[in-house]
Amino acid sequence: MNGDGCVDDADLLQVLFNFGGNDAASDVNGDGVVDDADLLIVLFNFSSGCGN
Ligand SMILES: [Ca+2]
Repeated sequence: MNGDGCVDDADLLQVLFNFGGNDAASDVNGDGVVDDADLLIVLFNFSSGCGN
C-alpha cells in the first residue's frame, strides 16, 4: 500500500492513522472512506509481496 510492494505493519499503521478518513492511499477498496473493510483487506494480505 505504501508502494514498497510489501503489505506489512507500515501499511497497517497507515490505515489505522487514516481510519475514518478519506485518504486515497489508505482507501484500499476505493469506496471513498477508510474503514474496517480496508483494514480487513490489509490483514488478509498481510506479508504478501514481502519475499516470504
Ligand atoms: Ca474503503
